[in-house]
Amino acid sequence: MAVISRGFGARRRESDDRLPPGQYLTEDFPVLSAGPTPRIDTDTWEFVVVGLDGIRRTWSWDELLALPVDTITTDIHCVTRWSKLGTHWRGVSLDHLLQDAGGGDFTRVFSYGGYTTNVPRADLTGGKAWIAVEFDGQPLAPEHGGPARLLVPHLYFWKSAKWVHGLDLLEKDEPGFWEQNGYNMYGDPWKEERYW
Ligand SMILES: Nc1nc2c(c(=O)[nH]1)N[C@H]1C(S)=C(S)[C@@H](COP(=O)(O)O)O[C@H]1N2
Ligand SMILES: [Mo]
Repeated sequence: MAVISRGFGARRRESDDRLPPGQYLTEDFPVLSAGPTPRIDTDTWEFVVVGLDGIRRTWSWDELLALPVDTITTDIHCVTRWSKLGTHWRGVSLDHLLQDAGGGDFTRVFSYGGYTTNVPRADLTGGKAWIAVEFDGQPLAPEHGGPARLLVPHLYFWKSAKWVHGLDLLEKDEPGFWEQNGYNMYGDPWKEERYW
């Protein structure tokens, strides 16, 4: 990466290297929701994986938390140009939820409340994505997607579906809510894949 001279002794800060092009740093945690915040009780919450064969695999809240829960520190990047560095989460890797799910290279993630987003399966597996249940040492707040949201930090944050309910495995990539409204099908912040 070319670094233009910033004067004698000037030094690139580490935060500059972690900020994708066109993004600015924020310290607070903005709330961006396309609709009202649904209230979901963990007694009735479930996570559903629907295979290509139509078979549904479901996890209750207790079953989810019986799986290994990872501690995650990661940077997040919203397409509206804010980035937040070093955020702390706890969540269950999608690897555990997709390992016995059969074929399908693409997914349509769906949320309580109707939100959807498409994410390639390879971007949900290999330790790259979680069902997050805690932020900053606290249960995930409802406005940030509690009780559970998808966390896919290497893609723009609209892929990290709040109030996540499950996913359908698909043979081909199909646009979700924002993707049908002009957002990019993939959403790599380092390539500025914001819109079509
Ligand atoms: N269910 C649902 N998930 C969603 C959204 C939404 O409107 N509904 N907005 C997305 C967008 S555009 C962003 S930037 C992040 C915002 O998450 P936050 O409100 O916790 O900052 O959630 C994403 N997940
Ligand atoms: Mo966003």
